[in-house]
Amino acid sequence: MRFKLNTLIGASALALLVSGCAAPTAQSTASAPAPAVAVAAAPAVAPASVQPAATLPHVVVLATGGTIAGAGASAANSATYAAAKVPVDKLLAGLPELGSVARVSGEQVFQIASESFTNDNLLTLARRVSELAKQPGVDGIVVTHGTDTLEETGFFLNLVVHTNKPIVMVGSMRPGTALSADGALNLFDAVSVAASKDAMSKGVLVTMNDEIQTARDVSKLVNIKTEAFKSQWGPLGMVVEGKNYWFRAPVKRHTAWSEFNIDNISTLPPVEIVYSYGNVPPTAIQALGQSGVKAIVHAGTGNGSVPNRIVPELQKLRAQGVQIIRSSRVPAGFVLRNAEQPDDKYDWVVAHDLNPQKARLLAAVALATTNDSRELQRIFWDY
Ligand code: DAS
Repeated sequence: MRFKLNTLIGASALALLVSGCAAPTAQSTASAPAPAVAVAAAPAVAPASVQPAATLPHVVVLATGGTIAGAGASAANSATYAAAKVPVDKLLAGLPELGSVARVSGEQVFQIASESFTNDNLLTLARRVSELAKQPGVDGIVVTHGTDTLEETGFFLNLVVHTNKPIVMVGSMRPGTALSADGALNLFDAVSVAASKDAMSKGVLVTMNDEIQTARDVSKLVNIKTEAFKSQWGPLGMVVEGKNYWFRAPVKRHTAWSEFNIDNISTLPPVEIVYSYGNVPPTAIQALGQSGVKAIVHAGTGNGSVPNRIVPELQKLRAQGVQIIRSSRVPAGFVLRNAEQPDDKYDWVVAHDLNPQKARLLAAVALATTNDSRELQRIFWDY
């Protein structure tokens, strides 16, 4: 693993040399031409803008695994690699530039690929984030995470962690061992944003590909490019060389503004998703109904449409007290109440613009406090 890390550092040093930013090594000055003009002597005292480390904000990096901790057999392997291999101390050691933006400490919460996350993983992580956010000596928190379910974990933290401090989710689409790996800059950006006062009270954020997204809106919409995360409502801003450029702020309830609190959640009720398509049979819905689900999120076609042969199956479950939430398999737009489906008549809830996987989490958190469908609908408008 150290060899891989050396490659990583080697690659970043090479990049610096090529860009002309690094101080030339002995052999390179021997061949370098004499400068045409005298170079001003280096200032005797560090410029006022360089803060000594002790005064820099303290950011805690909670590592959970994923590609950002991945390793491939060669630098040419940008898509073939093992996720969740590099421990947090090596991730941080490979990025000494972090010391220019924050005092960073790291914790290894999990070491897993995020497609394998469970509700228990979400609860454990949220509890640790909440504990750290309460500590006066912690100014911001970064969570390194696999990209597959990063949007789900980020949305869950957005709903249940009561803090105004920056919480920033970050992942990568290529392992750190690959050519043009994206993880190092994504992580630098995440720590830089988490150390920023102007990132406070904006909810849980996601820094990927130079953009600052809100965990509520963003989704992994491309499964093999570094520009993978997008939101139909756009990013909140960009982070460039450690500076944040904001263009909008969230309007939906989140974090300290949320009525939900991880400190009061011991478990998440079972809420599952059924995916709709032409010819879909009622099998999955019937099986879930028998499994004791508290709610079903229906990932409908178009504006959350439900096939006529499936409506009676959902009505049966609603009559047994199971909440029915209409979402859509279409990634953009939002589901309109009482449009093609009489939600008032069926006593169903619409997920608004939340995709099925986020609707599942909001329903689970909400059902820990209420089973009233009108209250559920209010919650889907507010979050
Ligand atoms: N398997 C993916 C995950 O852990 C790898 C990644 O893209 O991070 O989410």
